[in-house]
Amino acid sequence: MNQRRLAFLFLVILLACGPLASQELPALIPKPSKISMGKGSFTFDTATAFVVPAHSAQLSELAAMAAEEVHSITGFTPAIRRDKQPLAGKNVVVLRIAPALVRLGAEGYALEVGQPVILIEAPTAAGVWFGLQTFLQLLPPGAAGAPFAVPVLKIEDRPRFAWRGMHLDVCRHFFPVAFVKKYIDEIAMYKMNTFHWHLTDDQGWRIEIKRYPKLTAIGAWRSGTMVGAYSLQQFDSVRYGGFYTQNEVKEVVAYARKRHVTVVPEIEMPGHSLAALASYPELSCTGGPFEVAKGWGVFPDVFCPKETTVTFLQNILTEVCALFPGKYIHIGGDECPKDRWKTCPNCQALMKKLRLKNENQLQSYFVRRIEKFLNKKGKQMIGWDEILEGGLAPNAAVMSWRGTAGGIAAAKQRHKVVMSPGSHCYFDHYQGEPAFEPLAIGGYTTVDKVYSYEPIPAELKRSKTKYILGAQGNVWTEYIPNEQQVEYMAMPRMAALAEVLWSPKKGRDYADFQERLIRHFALLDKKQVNYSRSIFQVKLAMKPPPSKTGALVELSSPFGGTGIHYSLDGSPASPSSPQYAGPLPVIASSLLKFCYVDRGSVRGRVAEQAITVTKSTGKSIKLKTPPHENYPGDGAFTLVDGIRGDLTRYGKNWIGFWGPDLEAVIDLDRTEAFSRVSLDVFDGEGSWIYPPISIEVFVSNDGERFTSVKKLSADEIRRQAGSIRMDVGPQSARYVKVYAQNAGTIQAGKQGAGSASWLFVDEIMIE
Ligand code: TNX
Repeated sequence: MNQRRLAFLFLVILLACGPLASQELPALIPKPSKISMGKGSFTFDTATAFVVPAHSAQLSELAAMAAEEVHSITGFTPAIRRDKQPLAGKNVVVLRIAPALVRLGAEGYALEVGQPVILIEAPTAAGVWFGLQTFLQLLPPGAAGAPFAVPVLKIEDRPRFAWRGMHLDVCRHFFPVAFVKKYIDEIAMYKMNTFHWHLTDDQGWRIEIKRYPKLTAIGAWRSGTMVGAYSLQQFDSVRYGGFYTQNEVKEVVAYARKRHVTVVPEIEMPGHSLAALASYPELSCTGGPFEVAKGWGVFPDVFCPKETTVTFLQNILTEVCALFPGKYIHIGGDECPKDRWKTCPNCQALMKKLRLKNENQLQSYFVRRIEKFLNKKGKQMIGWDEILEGGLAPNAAVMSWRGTAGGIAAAKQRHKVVMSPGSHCYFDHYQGEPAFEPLAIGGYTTVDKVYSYEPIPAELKRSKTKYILGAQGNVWTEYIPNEQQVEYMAMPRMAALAEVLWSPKKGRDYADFQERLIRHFALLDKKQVNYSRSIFQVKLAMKPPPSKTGALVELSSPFGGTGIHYSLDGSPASPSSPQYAGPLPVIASSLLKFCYVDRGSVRGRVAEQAITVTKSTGKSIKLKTPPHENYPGDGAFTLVDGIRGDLTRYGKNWIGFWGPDLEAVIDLDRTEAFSRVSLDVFDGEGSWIYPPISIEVFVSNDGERFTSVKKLSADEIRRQAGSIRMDVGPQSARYVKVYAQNAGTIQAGKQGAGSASWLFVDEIMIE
């Protein structure tokens, strides 16, 4: 036997005897790019100390911060030794800069847990910081002062993307400095490096500007706040507000900087500027007066792009640039209605003078002026993807939120891009069954959906992928009134996104992540982070039934399949109900109840879901235009899956079209008799979702020539509010086409005026 075969045989025997790595992989998030487990462990006890090179103030500071964290996690307070020969000693955690490790890049690190020494080294201090974050996740929360073991292991790690961001809207609701710091701690724990601080909006101006004191004296306060769902149009009359002084801003920036987090401030312009206009109405087109907004949405009064406004904003940016040392300044640029500009003599004259064709070009002109100014100050401008409209400013970076198209277009033009599509990165969306969740703005973005995100769009050529800097999770706070709720919405989706952004694409596996996440929750408990437990809910998913009739329900739980119990006959779900053993066919409308049973008792909630079975349920369905990527549901199948969308919450179970009409053709598989066709439509002005203005039903026997059998007008649709029933008379046909006409460009005075309407539809029921 030659040596190679011998070695192979040896390996086979070893594998047969048990896993090579004798130890369980630690619950690290994000997962390191390379990790190998060894044997034995490092014992951490009262004598364990950090050792840093005597000359490095930076590493001493990192060690001091880490020691504090070690204390809060384990109860130990390790000493810090400044050593001339940093590798000396036993029972120590050594930090050092290792210029030789250039291969690890600007943020990578190596961590080795050995028996007498733990070594964390990196070519940069940032790398050491990230290594420390890994180290801290190796500690058992709740050691409470008793010595504990850290498993022997080796890690080499570096991030996949450079921009690993989290955003926080402090305008719709205000959060004090102490919480902003805690949020930065959470960002840092997951090795993220960017905090996008959304500081100005219609509902409040939150940053002190010395030159314009009215911005905070007036603009930081509103006389009431919207309460509950947008459709209710209810408000309280409690004065609400707050702002950060420049000293507080400096404090936050320094705090973040120490944690290798860059703060990107956002100063919104030209839209979302009502708080500024309430303070300085002369910067509007009409002169005002204005009030700081109490409700959510997009408002027609925006900055007038005249010279005085440009000067005003430049003066503000001068102060902002001095406060934020980072490279990027975010100028918003999103959702700017052009109604006022269209009728403003000033704007029209300016357009004429500059030979601009339309108001989009006027916005583009304005943004370019701001960009030039920022560039002169050595800063780079970034804005939401609307800044592409009317022509992109020469050096601008784009944050793509209305899907991925904006990001793709910008990268094609060789502009830097941060991806933040509503489909995967909006953490203000529901993360579990909407019925069980606190009221949210809408959407349905589960932890596993976030985890499935791939920031590099498939449409992009290899040569352009380098323009995708990374991605970011956004926490807009219209429906997030307090700190606990911010954490609930952000966690653990932030953890999932962090892994997408840090860890290699290859080897990403949701089941593995979830298993680590559940263990990691102990650390969040220790840190008193209010994370959502929505992943523990039994999850319900509808599947296309192979028989093409009725509904097929799949239930799943992170605790495994055998504990799920259900009932379909109206009786309560309990440990004595049937055990779920695989996809459940439902052939008649029923109320499904289900729960998870652990050692004889119900764990979590008992859920209920009405299933509606009609002649269309489970049938083949085709859409002429696919839904928008931000609201795809399960595609066309959503419309015949047996679950009707909730008319009060546009979370799960709806599909959305931004502009296009709905045209769906259902194949009933054989000629069927029926006399009614129904369709659910969502009405949500606050989110630019409008009911269709006509609905028409057609039938056919060959799938090609269709005959119209019913048409409803806008009035008839409105009268039926949500569940649209169409009596079509006795029909006998195999194919049914439902056509719902999008409401089109939104009228002036309504939410989203000037934009295309969203059309949200669900279940098509044929009876
Ligand atoms: C759109 S995202 C907005 C925000 C809202 C958010 C709610 C973006 C650039 N603009 O003003 O808060 O939707 O999800």
